[in-house]
Amino acid sequence: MIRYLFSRVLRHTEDRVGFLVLAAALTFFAVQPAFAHGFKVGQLEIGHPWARTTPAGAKVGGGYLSVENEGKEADTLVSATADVAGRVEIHEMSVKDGVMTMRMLADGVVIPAGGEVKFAPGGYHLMFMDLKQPLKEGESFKGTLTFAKAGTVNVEFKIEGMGGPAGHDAHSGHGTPAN
Ligand SMILES: [Cu+2]
Repeated sequence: MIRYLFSRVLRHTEDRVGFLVLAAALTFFAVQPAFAHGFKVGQLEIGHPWARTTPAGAKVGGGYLSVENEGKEADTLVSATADVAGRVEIHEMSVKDGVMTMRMLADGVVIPAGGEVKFAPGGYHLMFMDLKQPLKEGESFKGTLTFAKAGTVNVEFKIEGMGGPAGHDAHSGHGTPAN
């Protein structure tokens, strides 16, 4: 699309409409936090794994993604790893009686047959523990997700600064304030 627009603009350098279309397209792409990216393992589609930026010295960070199960059997996300973390836990954040709580899901998260589960700020998330380095916006890191049936898939987490709730401060319950 971009290439088409450039060639259009080059051919019609006096064409103000062409410039306006190009400007609009560039603006559109510029405001996207990151291009969506995805991974596939078996019948599972992993959508846009990302992690929130962390302040210097933070020892924990949050990771998010979606998992769509196109299969006829349920599967379970049982564990994960990340290059930047000593270990990764699967957590659920929820609000009970107005209080934000977080718990570790030792049995993982079930992805129902034909369903989709979103790991997002305020709900299910991956918790990167013992961070080896701050997570900086625009960078990315490698990790794995392991499912009970589909097995292990290599993924890449993009680090983004936006999109998380202030409630993520509840991670101070892990001993170190997160972002
Ligand atoms: Cu957590």
